[in-house]
Amino acid sequence: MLTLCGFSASNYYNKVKLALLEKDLPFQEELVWIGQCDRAATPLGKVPYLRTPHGSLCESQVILDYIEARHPQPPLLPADPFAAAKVREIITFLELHLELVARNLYAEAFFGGKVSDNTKEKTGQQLEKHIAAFARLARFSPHIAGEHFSMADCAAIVHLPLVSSATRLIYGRDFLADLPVRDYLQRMAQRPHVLKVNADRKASTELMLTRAKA
Ligand SMILES: N[C@@H](CCC(=O)N[C@@H](CS)C(=O)NCC(=O)O)C(=O)O
Repeated sequence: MLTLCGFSASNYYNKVKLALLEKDLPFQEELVWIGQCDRAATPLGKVPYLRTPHGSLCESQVILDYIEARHPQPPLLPADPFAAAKVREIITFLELHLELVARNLYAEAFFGGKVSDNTKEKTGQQLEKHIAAFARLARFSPHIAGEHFSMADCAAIVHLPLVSSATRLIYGRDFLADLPVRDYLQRMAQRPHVLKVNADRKASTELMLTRAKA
């Protein structure tokens, strides 16, 4: 049995959860907040991590690649190596160049903290550049990497809304507004597993904010 550890407000947790659900794999969820992580399983104390019969794994992409190798059906990567690399390319752009950069804004955008003007300026410039580059790779036709639902959708569905909200809250403008992101997310939200992940995310986010106030 697989055990997914973390909490449903986390985008990286939800990326893995969506992949497990889409593959129809049996798994259980173990609620672990930041600060409560098993450091042997996740040395940086980040979620998610996955307990498997062979040991534990951290880093969401490592986990997705493991799941894909072990349970190839239904596929979340094309069989063709080049097409598979194009899917991974989109994931890398989303995470390294969009989400990780936008993360500099989260303290103020979502958690009542403060981000310096300097950070806002630098982050804004980087995001403009990176989003323009991402726009050349993303397909949205109808899925993020093209015809088929893939692990890139598991990433895009959870990361893109955060980039939109964080930029809207900090700069007063959604930096993704010129891309067909809203339509894409609405289309993806017709998938039952996406609906479940979103519903769990809302409940977990309320719990997380209540805990933060307590
Ligand atoms: N590269 C990691 C990122 C995971 C990540 O940043 N998770 C956040 C929650 S969304 C976290 O655990 N943050 C706590 C920390 O960085 O200390 C992955 O793909 O799993």
